[in-house]
Amino acid sequence: MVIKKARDIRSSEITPKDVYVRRREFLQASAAAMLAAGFGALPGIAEAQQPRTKLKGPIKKSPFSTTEKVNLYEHVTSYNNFYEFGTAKDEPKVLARNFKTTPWTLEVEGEVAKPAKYGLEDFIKPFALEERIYRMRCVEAWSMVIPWVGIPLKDVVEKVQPTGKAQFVEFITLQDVGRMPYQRSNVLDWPYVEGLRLDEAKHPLALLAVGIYDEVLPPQNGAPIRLVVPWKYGFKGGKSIVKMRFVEKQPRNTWNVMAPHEYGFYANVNPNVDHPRWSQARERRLPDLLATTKTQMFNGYSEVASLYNGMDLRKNY
Ligand SMILES: Nc1nc2c(c(=O)[nH]1)N[C@H]1C(S)=C(S)[C@@H](COP(=O)(O)O)O[C@H]1N2
Ligand SMILES: [Mo]
Repeated sequence: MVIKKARDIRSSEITPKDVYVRRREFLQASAAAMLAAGFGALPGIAEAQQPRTKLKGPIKKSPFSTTEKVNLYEHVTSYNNFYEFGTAKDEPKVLARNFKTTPWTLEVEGEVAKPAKYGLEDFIKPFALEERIYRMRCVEAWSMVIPWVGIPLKDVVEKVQPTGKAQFVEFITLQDVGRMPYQRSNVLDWPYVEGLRLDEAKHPLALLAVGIYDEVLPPQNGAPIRLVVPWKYGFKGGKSIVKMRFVEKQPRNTWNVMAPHEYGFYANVNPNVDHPRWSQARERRLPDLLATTKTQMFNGYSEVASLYNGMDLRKNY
């Protein structure tokens, strides 16, 4: 069956054309499976799914969680931006399906008292897992409500003890063309990098996520560990992080390098500053078809406003 065949292709053999063909094959196979099942059990799709794993250990609820309606697991895991696995929203879920995340090493380096290399388990162990249900707003003017599980970035920063020179944190994500098929293309400058000012990184809302819906983070959402900064546009949330570097100068960030007049370093959600090619005043709350939801300053997280006192947010977009 077509899905089996696609799975047998080694990722190192995949070219962007293969990716396109596989995607088409997958969609055809899914459609065939839906017909065969009379739109019932969908055996073909079930087989194609990544196994789902419950997270271990207690997960604290958080007062930072929104009470808005949470998006369905299917929305959150099938409408993704993760260009390492394709530029269409439905590609990452298919192309990242067998993404191997064990073993995973996370390195903390630069201006810190305790630079270190950790295995992911050891990195997370000292911290309590929390559920944080956040509104998430993509710069492309769609939004979702996602129940993340993770550790406060602030706790990590405190533990590694930045030196007096540290002003920013740079997040460097995985570069491995054998495991990330679209890194063969030059749609972005790889690896995907992002950054925060140190005081932003120490804000209680910033999260390093390792899960969603009490389950291990699926590959398409940034497994095994990704940044979540709910008052900023989604592109600030680098997926599949391998390195955190504490630095003196403002680091580069991938989308700013790609199109500097369209994507800034700060990228705070701001309904008053439009993207050069579209309005940011409203957003499409998935699965809505129209952008009928009003976008709020800082995505509604007004408690971060004092981080930007005295700054011109039109200039620092
Ligand atoms: N490594 C990497 N991280 C990334 C991206 C990417 O292409 N590569 N896309 C970003 C964008 S534009 C968005 S909106 C969010 C989407 O996260 P989600 O798919 O979990 O909703 O991931 C961000 N992190
Ligand atoms: Mo985005």
